[in-house]
Amino acid sequence: MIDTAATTEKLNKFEKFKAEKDGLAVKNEIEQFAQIGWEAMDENDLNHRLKWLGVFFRPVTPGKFMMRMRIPNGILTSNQLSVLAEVVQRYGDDGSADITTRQNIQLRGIKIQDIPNIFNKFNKVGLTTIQSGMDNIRNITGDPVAGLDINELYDTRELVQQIQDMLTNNGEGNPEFSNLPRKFNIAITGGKDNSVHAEINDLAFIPAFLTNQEQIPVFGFNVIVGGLFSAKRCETAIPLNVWVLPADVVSLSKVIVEIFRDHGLRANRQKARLIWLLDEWGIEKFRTEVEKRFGKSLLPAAAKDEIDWEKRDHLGIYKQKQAGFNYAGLNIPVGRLSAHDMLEIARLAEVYGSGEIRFTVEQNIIIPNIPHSSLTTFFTEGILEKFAVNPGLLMGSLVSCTGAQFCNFALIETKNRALEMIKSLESELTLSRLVRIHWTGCPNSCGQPQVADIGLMGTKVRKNGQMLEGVDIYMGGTVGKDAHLGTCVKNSIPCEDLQPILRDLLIDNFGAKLRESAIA
Ligand code: SRM
Ligand code: SF4
Repeated sequence: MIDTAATTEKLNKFEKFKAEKDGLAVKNEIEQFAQIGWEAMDENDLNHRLKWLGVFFRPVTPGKFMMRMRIPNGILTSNQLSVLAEVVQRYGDDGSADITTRQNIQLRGIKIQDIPNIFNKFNKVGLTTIQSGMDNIRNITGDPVAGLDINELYDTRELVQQIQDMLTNNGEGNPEFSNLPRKFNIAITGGKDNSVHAEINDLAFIPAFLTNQEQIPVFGFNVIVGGLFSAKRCETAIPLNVWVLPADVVSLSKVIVEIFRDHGLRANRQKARLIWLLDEWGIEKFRTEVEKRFGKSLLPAAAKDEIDWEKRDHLGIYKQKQAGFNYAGLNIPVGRLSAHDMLEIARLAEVYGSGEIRFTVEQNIIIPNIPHSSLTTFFTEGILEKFAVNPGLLMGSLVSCTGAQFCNFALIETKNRALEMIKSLESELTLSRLVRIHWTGCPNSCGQPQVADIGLMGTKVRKNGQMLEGVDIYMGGTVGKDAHLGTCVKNSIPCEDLQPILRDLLIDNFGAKLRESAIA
């Protein structure tokens, strides 16, 4: 149960409203909300508790809600994607969807009166939005090419699904985990390239072999804890000095989330993520508590993990471990999709693949299980002009958070600006390598600028007496093997002055060259 020391501390307003009424309680009230309309709803139900159902009131577009799904391991079926498309289609220009930096998808333009009906539709096809926002566990990420990759060490799909089922009570909502101190992120990586940025999660499992008494290497995971990005603090996760068998991953996750729930700091919301508890306790005390609750002794971490590749972007066509089949990685610029796009992608997956679609943390998609014999026709599909398998070296790696169009925390517009700027840069420059540019609209860092080659974080800038949209520039983020965070190298650049600065950074640091046409 929740730490009494924490509960006697002065409660902040979030802890107060959670104590007054559990977030999940609104599950039984959604029909009523649909009838009375959002204007008549209690303020905390509207602004906060609805997020326990994955429904987000958007102050920027009042009355047009955002819905955040849970897509474990980023995998869904063409039928599920078509249902999501039909949901947004009815809202015309207001309806759209965004693939997120957690291998997930968010729907936009939703009207509250339609939500009960939408939930019924989701139920029928095995989709859920439950506990995807606020003080809950976010979408659990896993290797995007799990079960396809010739070189994979572990197929993460089942474990990710099992953890989600355990934490959400099979998608129904789980009161055991509906009052955490704050959000909690979990990732499992199964390949050699750490495709999910494991190190920026509160809890992550990294492939590692431990040699047993018979000197045979046994596969399992090293466990890392406490990674986070927030406006107050950004850290990579630290080793818990624990190695577990895959069979123990679900129960270990449960124990760690329980400790966070019961002992995580609650008084100051800025300090309510797991890392702050680790600071207060120290990793040894935390490990001891994990072991106590786990009920059997935990092995120390393997000396080395198996992450020894550069991170792959999965764009292009790749042979699968299943002979004769390929997966196609398509670039979805800044993750934005219309209903028509979603229906087209669902159709591609059905006609050429096995009806499966996957999302990556770069906000792109993968269509698996395309036979060699279908590739030639696949390439003739018109939608590949919009969602290329071989996009420009900047466009393919571009990531952007939601920004001012829908997010009230945003200090700047992101997605549209990011697209425009990348198009201009690609027309000015030739590149011989990928450069990962990530935009994020405020210091909350949803667009993960600290993992990028060039990260752009929204800020306000004063220029000639005027307040303008601007960015702080981060560089040096490394992903895959030896991942580490980038740091801020330039402050307060007005967005209107940014393009030539990015051009110079690309030329000076990433080998870009000016095209003839740009020199003339
Ligand atoms: Fe985030 C809050 C969008 C990934 C750190 N994030 C928000 C809210 C919910 C704020 C709000 O209510 O408007 C944003 C919703 C805007 C909208 O309408 O879309 C929002 N976050 C996103 C998404 C959609 C960005 C994207 O375009 O992909 C991502 C959804 C992931 C998902 O499917 O669940 C998203 N957010 C992240 C990540 C990246 C990650 O998980 O790898 C981070 C940094 C990692 C981390 O959390 O440690 C992140 N978001 C935050 C924070 C800062 C957390 C903190 O401890 O302070 C906030 C603010 C908060 O929670 O109070 C936030
Ligand atoms: Fe909104 Fe800021 Fe997150 Fe972007 S980084 S989605 S602006 S909270």
